Amino acid sequence: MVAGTVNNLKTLKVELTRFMMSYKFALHEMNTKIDILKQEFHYIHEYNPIEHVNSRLKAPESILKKVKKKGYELSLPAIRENVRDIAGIRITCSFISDIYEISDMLQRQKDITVIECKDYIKNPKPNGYQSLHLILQVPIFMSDREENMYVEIQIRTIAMDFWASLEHKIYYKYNKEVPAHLTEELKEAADSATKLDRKMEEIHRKMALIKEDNNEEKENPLELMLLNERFALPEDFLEKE
Ligand code: 0O2
Repeated sequence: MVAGTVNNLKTLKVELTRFMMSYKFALHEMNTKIDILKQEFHYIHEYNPIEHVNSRLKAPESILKKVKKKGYELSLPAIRENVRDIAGIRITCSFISDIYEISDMLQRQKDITVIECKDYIKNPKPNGYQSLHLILQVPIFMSDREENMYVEIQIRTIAMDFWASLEHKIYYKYNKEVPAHLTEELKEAADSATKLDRKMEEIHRKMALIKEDNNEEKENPLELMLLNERFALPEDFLEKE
């Protein structure tokens, strides 16, 4: 191998590493934001709206596959601009209302730019797929520069996630040509998942009302629970308010 080619390869490797590293930092930034929201939500609403958070960096082979499929220019700046799901986060929530609440909380953050919002819950895909997809831009700060990175966030309930993972397996098992009877059954399963999500939300709301009534009776107004510790509120402080 000639020295020039080796040097070119080395340069390419450094460039690719820097490229992927920026997405890793963007994931880190977004995951911290999500974790803060999760903890804050827990204190305000006394339950955890987020069941799981999974993040992934798209593998370079998958990035190239997408570039070819979509006919994008094969250069790092073009890939950075066109392939907006290199950094991806999937948030699985307990209830449909949590999805919108988490989405709104993220969208309201000053340093986040909302590029696109696809609501496959209000408008499910014909196969039954449901999820809320956001393409956001988040700044990352490095030693010599600041970059705005695209991150794709998919937010869905446990039932929607269960359906999507099974559909994904079936889709690839049949090499993207799912037999008609399975397509129909999947659609039926998606409808059942929607019914289940609505029912669970209804039960959750009823439970919250009962809890509120009980708390009103039991709660000591001079006490505050913070980080699992009980604090007494000074009476002077209350009088001033
Ligand atoms: P992976 O490996 O999950 O990343 P795009 O190709 O992203 O530019 P599109 O199709 O308009 O264009 O994007 P959309 O609708 O936002 O969907 C992107 C991602 O949503 C997919 O990523 C899947 O993760 C998920 N998704 C969308 N439709 C379906 C579906 O019918 N079934 C399942 N199981 N998942 C779906 P990738 O890139 O396909 O794969």
